[in-house]
Amino acid sequence: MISAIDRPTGVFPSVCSLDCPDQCGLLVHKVDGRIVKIEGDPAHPVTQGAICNKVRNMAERIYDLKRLQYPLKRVGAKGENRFERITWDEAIDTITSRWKQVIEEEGAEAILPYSFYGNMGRIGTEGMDRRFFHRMGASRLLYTICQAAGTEGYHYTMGSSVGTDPEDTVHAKLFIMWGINTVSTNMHQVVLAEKARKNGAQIVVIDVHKNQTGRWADWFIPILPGTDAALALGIMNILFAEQMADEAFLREYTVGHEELRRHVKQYDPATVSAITGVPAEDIVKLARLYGQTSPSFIRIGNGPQHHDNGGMCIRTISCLPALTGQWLVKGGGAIKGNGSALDHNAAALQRPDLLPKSTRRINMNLLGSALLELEPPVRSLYVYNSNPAVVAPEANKVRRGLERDDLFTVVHDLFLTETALYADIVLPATSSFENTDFYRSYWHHYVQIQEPVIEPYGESKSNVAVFRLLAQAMGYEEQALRDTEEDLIRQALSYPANPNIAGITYETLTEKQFMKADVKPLFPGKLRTPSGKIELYSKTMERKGFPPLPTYTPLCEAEALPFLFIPAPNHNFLNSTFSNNEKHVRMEKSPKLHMNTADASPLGIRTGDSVRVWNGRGECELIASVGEDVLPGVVVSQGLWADAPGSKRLVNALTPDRVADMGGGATFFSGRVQVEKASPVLDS
Ligand SMILES: Nc1nc2c(c(=O)[nH]1)N[C@H]1C(S)=C(S)[C@@H](COP(=O)(O)OP(=O)(O)OC[C@H]3O[C@@H](n4cnc5c(=O)[nH]c(N)nc54)[C@H](O)[C@@H]3O)O[C@H]1N2
Ligand SMILES: Nc1nc2c(c(=O)[nH]1)N[C@H]1C(S)=C(S)[C@@H](COP(=O)(O)OP(=O)(O)OC[C@H]3O[C@@H](n4cnc5c(=O)[nH]c(N)nc54)[C@H](O)[C@@H]3O)O[C@H]1N2
Ligand code: SF4
Ligand SMILES: [Mo]
Repeated sequence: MISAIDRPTGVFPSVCSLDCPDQCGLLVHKVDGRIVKIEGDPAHPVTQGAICNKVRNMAERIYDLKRLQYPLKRVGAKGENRFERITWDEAIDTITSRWKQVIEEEGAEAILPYSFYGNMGRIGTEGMDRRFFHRMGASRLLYTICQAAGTEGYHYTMGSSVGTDPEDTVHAKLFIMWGINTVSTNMHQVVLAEKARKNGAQIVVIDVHKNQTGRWADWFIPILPGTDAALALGIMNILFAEQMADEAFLREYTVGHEELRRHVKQYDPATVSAITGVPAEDIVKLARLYGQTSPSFIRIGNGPQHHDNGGMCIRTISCLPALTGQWLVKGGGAIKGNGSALDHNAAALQRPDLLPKSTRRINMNLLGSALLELEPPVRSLYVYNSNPAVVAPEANKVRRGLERDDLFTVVHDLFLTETALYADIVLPATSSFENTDFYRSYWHHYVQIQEPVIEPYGESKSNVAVFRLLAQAMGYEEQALRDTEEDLIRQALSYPANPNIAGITYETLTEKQFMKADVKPLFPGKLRTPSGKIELYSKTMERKGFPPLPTYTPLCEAEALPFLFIPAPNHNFLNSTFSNNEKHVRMEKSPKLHMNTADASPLGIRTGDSVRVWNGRGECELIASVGEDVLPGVVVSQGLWADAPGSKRLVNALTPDRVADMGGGATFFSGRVQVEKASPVLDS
């Protein structure tokens, strides 16, 4: 068959590469070699033809005139945006000559790769790149910016990242969207919930902000940030006290239910109400609704886990379905993430055996400190699939680190991002539609393949292609660094240890485009916890110095400022992706700060006013939106806006780089700020 790339006109199946749980199947329409339209694949069982606005408008980004076409070298000061075109040969030679020198003088650990999932394709994010940096013996990055705290917390309870099959949730009668902005960040969970709603299901949203998801709910429960564990414990208390717990399930499939039963008595409605700001009668009503409705399903979002106590919070919420035996009910249970269900052969793909010796690990949430304070110092930074100048906490620290004259920085991206402005060498990246890769969702159960639909834009190259070139120029001769895309995919999918993906191979994927993994229900069965059961009481946690039972711990109180600041993602961007594309910026309008009237009035702040938001780390200027959408004492912004010169919209200038209680996780939502009306600009 002629490949898609050789057919200038037609409709081609594809995958959305963005870091979004829905991982949609797409149909890409091409005319004369150019993408003219992108729509959802109607044949994909989860996508069912529907996709978000962001990706319907993706062609605007693919052909944005600002897209990088060739390698650049910096000719001005760092951050000044003065670059000159160079050839790939010069770029690769400059990078590898410098790296050879750094390695000789200070060792390979002076080189730090920094990446995330700007493109979820596995061979480009955790394939050839990892092999290359392992072979080099570079410092290793800890991938903690997204969901590390909650993942560790969930694992203590459930043993791995596996929950309900989202397709089964059409059977649920109760949905609790807990700290997740589902309407914006997981739209197909909304589609499934809407189907269930037609059969009488109710939708409860627990959030600190009545955003589009809160407005969609049947019952919106506003909660004070970082207090969700207390609410979950309050629900447990009532479930036990009012005999709504499923005793047979608890005996058969859990450990520690007797200890838990005694422990949660302290979380009575009045106590929990004082902590969470949720009225006591609502706590009782919610517990009864949860205890008496089956199937009930909890979708656990990133909101509660981007806090100082995020790990314990997710650990606690994830105990709830066990109390009512919901794991045995089709459509019941919870999803925090389903990543482990689709595990591929990570060792074969990443080849940690290429590491010459164990090397230091650097938490990506501490990038600023790593660049400014770490000994021995980081001398070179290689950034791909990520835009740390905008997405990482303590942005001003990150910026000062990137400004270091003695830091040799390379950025590989589709655009001259805020991070790229500080690079010595900038490399142009292909979009996912120009690459081969395989994809597996962290929410639904499908594995998918992408084969190139269009030619590389300008001289751009994929991550895999660039690392092959770098390996060659470094003189690394291992076959693993020369493997083709097809080789990498075959090696990753060959994984007898995970029978769920048996039968999913390079051949079958290229034939079928997407395939559902054969994921068995969790019960009856053994979990990957030490006891094989749901661990309501965890000896592992006890050994590590955590309370062994689910527990509420308050946020860090070191910051004596009046407002908790929640800078969450928005609807039309994906993290900082699209924040530099005009169409998406137009759809999103302006960066707002949501405040309660009771807080805004004494400060003389009204909707539409420009407000200055600041703390000891930095400042921002946002547009006030005053009302009742957030509780007093809480301010919320949405979106990681591009940091145009003088715009002061970089919310991460305000966020702390403290790490969460577990997993070295991020604490984006636990920072405090002061707010005031910005002084109007006077015409001169
Ligand atoms: N449109 C869009 N979609 C996206 C993204 C995007 O940027 N834009 N990002 C993608 C990525 S990488 C991820 S990880 C996911 C994240 O998507 P979600 O899991 O939805 O996580 P967030 O959007 O970070 O936060 C979810 C909600 O938590 C609330 N929240 C904050 N703190 C608390 C708290 O203490 N308690 C409670 N109950 N709620 C709280 C916020 O108000 C927000 O509504 O979405 C993915 N999808
Ligand atoms: N304040 C605040 N900060 C946050 C969050 C929050 O909720 N609030 N959310 C956090 C979360 S959950 C996450 S996951 C992180 C995400 O942070 P990042 O992973 O940095 O996500 P993006 O900002 O989307 O940047 C991805 C970059 O990768 C580039 N890219 C895309 N495809 C490719 C490719 O194939 N090759 C190369 N080389 N580059 C490519 C894109 O052009 C883009 O510039 O942000 C975190 N930051
Ligand atoms: S961003 Fe999410 S919802 Fe939008 S097309 Fe991609 S996977 Fe689907
Ligand atoms: Mo994320």
